[in-house]
Amino acid sequence: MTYQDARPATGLQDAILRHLTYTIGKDTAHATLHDWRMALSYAVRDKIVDSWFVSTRTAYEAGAKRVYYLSMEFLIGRLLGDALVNLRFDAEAKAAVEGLGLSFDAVLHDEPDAALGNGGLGRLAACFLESLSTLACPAMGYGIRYEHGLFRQSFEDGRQIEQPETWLQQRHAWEFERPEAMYRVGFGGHVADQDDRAVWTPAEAVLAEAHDTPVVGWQARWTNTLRLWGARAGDPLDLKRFNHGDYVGAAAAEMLARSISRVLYPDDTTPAGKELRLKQEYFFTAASLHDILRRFDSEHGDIRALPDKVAIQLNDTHPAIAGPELVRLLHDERGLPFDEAVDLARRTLNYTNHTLLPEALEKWPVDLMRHLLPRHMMLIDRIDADHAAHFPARPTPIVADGEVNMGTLSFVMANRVNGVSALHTELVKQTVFADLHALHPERIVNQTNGVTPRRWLHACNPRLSGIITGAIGEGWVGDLEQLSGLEPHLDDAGLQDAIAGAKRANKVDLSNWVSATHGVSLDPDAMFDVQIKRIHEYKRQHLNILEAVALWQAIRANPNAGWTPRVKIFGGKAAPGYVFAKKIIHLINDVARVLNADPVTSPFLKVVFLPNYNVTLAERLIPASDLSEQVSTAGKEASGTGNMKFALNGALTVGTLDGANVEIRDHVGAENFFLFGMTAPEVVARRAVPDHAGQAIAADPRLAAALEAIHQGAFSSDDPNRYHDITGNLRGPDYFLVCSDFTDYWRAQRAVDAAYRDGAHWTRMAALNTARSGWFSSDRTIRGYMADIWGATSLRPGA
Ligand code: 7GP
Repeated sequence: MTYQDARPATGLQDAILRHLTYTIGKDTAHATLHDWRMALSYAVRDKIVDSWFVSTRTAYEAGAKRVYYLSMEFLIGRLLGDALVNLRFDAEAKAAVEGLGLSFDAVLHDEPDAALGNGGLGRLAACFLESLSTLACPAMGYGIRYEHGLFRQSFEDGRQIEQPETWLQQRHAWEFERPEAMYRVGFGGHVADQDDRAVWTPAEAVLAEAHDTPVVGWQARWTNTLRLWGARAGDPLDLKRFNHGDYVGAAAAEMLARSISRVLYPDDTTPAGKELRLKQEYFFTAASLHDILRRFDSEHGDIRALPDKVAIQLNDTHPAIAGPELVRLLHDERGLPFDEAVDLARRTLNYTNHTLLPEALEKWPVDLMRHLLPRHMMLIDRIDADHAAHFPARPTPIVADGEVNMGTLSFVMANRVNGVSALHTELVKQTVFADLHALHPERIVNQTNGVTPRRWLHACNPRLSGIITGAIGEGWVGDLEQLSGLEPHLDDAGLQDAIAGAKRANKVDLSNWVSATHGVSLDPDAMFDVQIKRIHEYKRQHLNILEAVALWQAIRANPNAGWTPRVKIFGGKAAPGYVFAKKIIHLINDVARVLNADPVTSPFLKVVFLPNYNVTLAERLIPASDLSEQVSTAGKEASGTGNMKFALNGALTVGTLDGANVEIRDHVGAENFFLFGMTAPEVVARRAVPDHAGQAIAADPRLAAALEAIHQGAFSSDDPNRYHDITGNLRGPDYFLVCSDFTDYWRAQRAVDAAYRDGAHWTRMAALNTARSGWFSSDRTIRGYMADIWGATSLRPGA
C-alpha cells in the first residue's frame, strides 16, 4: 500500500490547531503569523512523514541501489508551497487557513527563503532532489547546514551592500535533528606506519551532526531525504577553564568547530582560496561517506558489492576529496588492497562539471593539503603515480606546480564524468579534459540540465498551469513531455486569449508588487524584458545595459518613431569580492535613475534592478516575463537553467548559441527564438583579432555613443569618472566580447520589438515555447543519470 492510498480524510484545521497548541504552545488569541505558519508547516510535515516511512521501508526491503548526491550547495528556497502542491493539498490548505481568518498568501510568504547556494549549481541540486523523489529513485542529498546562507543584498546609492542572511533565526519547520547520526571528522596531525598499515592521528576533530529534511515528490509518490551536516566541537566545553572563570576561552573549541558550518562561501565560479573552505569540503564529504558506508554495512555483507549498491554523484569538484577519502576508508580502515580500494571507489563515484571558467577550477596548494589532510595527500600522490604508470605516453598529473588539481582528481577517480548541456560536454572533451578524454574516451557523457515543472510552472504560475490542464488534462505535471499535446489546440482563439490573459494578469501582479515594495510604477502593457542570474562579466549584464543606453539615446533623438514600450528588469548578486561585477550593478542602478526620470523616454523604456534576487523572486518574475535575456559569451555558460524556466513559462529568448540555449532553440524552433552573436568557435577566433573592440566600436556609431555617454558621466554626474574602468575594459581587452556582439544584439532586439507589436503572433510564439519545452524537465535529466551513470531503478513501476 502506498501513502496515496492510505491518505486519511483531512482534518487540516484540527491538525493546525493541535500543533499550535501542543507543539508551539500558543493559543489562537496570542498566535503570531509565524506561529500559524509553523503550525501549518508541522501539520503538512506530518503528512510527508507518512510517505517518508513508506519510501524508506520500500527501499530497504527491495535492497535497492542507493544514489547519493554530494553537493556544497542546495538552493532550495521556500518549502511549504512546494510541499502543499506535491501533496495535492494546496486547495485544502488555502481553505483551512482562510477559514481560520488568515491570509494564505501572508502565511506562505512568512517562510524564509533557504538560500544554501549561490546560483545554478545549487538550484540544480534542489530540482534534482525533487525529481529523484518524483521518480521514486531511492536517493539522499548530502550537504552543509549553513547557519548563514547567501548574503542579503540591498542597494545604497546604487551600490550593492551585503548583509548576513539569517534564515535559521526562526525555527526551521522542516528538519529533524538526528543526534544519533554523528561522526568525528579529523584534521591535521600525522600519519604513522603500524604493521604496514597507515594510521592517521588527526590533531583536531569536529563532530558532524545530521539534520534531515524530507523531500516529497509529485503526488507524494515517494519521499527522499536531504541530510545536512552541522559542525560541533568534539568536546564542547573546557570545564577546567570554565571553572577558572575563563568563559570565553572555555567555549573556544566550540566556536572554532562551529565556524565550519557557519557561512556559505558567496562565490559563484571562483574558488575561495581559504583553508576554511577546504575544511568545509572535507567535513561534509567525510561525514557523508561514513554515513553511506554505515548504511551499506547495515544492509549488505560484502564491501566488494559497493559499486552495485551505491552510486555517488559529486556536484562539481567541491566534494572531490571523496576519492582519496573512500580509498582511505577501504584500504586503511578495512584493509582492502590499495588497487582494489581504488577500483571500488572509482566504480562508485561520478563527477559533474559545471563550468569551464579557468578561475573556477579548484586547485589546492599541496602544502595546505598536507597540513590539513596528510593521509589524503599521500593517497593522492599514490593515485597520481598509479595513473601515470598506466598511461606513461600522455601525462595528466593530478599534482603539478605545487597544487592539487581537483578536476583531474575527480576525473581520475570517477566512473562517469558529465557536462550539463550538449555544447558544454563537447567543450569539456575538447578543452579542460582533452588529454584525459583521449585516455578514457568512454568516461565523459552528457546530461543536459532540467528544472522541476512542479515548482517552475505548476506552483509558480497557477494561471498558465490551470489553462494547460484545462486543455490537455493534468498528466503534464508529472510527465512534462505531454505539453506537446497543447500544440494542436493553439489555433483555438479561445486558448490563445486565455494564455495572453494569464500573462497579462501575472504582469499586473508583478507591477503591483514592484510599485508597493519599490515605489516604481510599471506599465503591464510594456514588454517585460528580464535578466536574472548571478552578476558576472561572462553573463554580460553590461551588454544589456549598454543596449538600454543606446536605445535611450535613439528614443531621445526620435521620440515619435513608434517605439515598443519596454521595461528592463534586472536581478542578481555579485560576489562581494568581485569589484567589476559590483561596478556593473552600480552602473545599472545609475542608468535606471536617469532613464526613469526622463519624461521623453520613460513611457518607452524603464530600467529596474530588483534587490536581493532569490528563488522566491524568481518565482514571481518568471511567470510575468515576456523576454528572457540569455546573452553570455558563447562557450562560457555551461548550461543555464533559468533559460529553461522562462521558455516553459512562455517567455521568448534573446540569446547566444551558448549552453542549453542551443538545445532550447532546437526544441522551440529557430523562428520562436531571437538568436544573435558569435558562436563558440567564432568567439575564439575573434579574440585573436588585434583591437577587436576598437574595430567594433568604430563600425557602430550607436555603440560608440553609448560608451561615450557612460564614460563622460551621463549617469554619474556626482562622479563622472566612476565607470572608466568599465569603459576602459570594453574599449580595450574586452575579453567577453561585449563590443563585438553589440551590433548583432541591437539588431536582434529591434526584431524583438517588431515581433512584440504583433500581439497575436507573439502569444503564439510564446505558447509554442511552452508547448515545446517538455524535454527540459529535471525528470528527464534524472532518468538520464539513472540509466547512463548510476544504474539505478525506480521503485515505482511506470514512474
Ligand atoms: C552553473 C553554471 O554556470 C550554469 O551554466 C549551469 O546551468 C549550472 O551551474 C548548473 O549546471 N555553475 C555554478 O553555479 C557554479 O558555481 C562553479 O559553478 C563550479
